[in-house]
Amino acid sequence: MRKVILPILAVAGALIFGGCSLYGGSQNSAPSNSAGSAAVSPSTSNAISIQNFAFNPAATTIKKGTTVTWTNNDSALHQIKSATFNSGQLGKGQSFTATFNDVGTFDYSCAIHPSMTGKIIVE
Ligand SMILES: [Cu+2]
Repeated sequence: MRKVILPILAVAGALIFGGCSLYGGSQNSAPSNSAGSAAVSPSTSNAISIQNFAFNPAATTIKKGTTVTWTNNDSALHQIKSATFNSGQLGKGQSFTATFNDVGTFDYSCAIHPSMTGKIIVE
């Protein structure tokens, strides 16, 4: 009987992992069309995905003078807001970019869903 159970477990495992790959299947194929804008700035692009009502990653460490781009991958509207910037409402697929010229830690949240929080650490 043991020999029968193992293959069944293997099939069940494959099904579970198959389901998971559906979940993570939509990798951020965000087109980086920021090329050619400012040649002076370092080419560091810091991308934050808004997905499943969360900022991913929630904490991002960046270099002073670089930009951060948030992209809303949810169907729901989100609005990134901090003491120094406000994206306005972002629909699905829309992005917002902010430049950080000061060193420090900047907390932000979603103006529509206050439980969504994140921070940018500028070094
Ligand atoms: Cu939100």
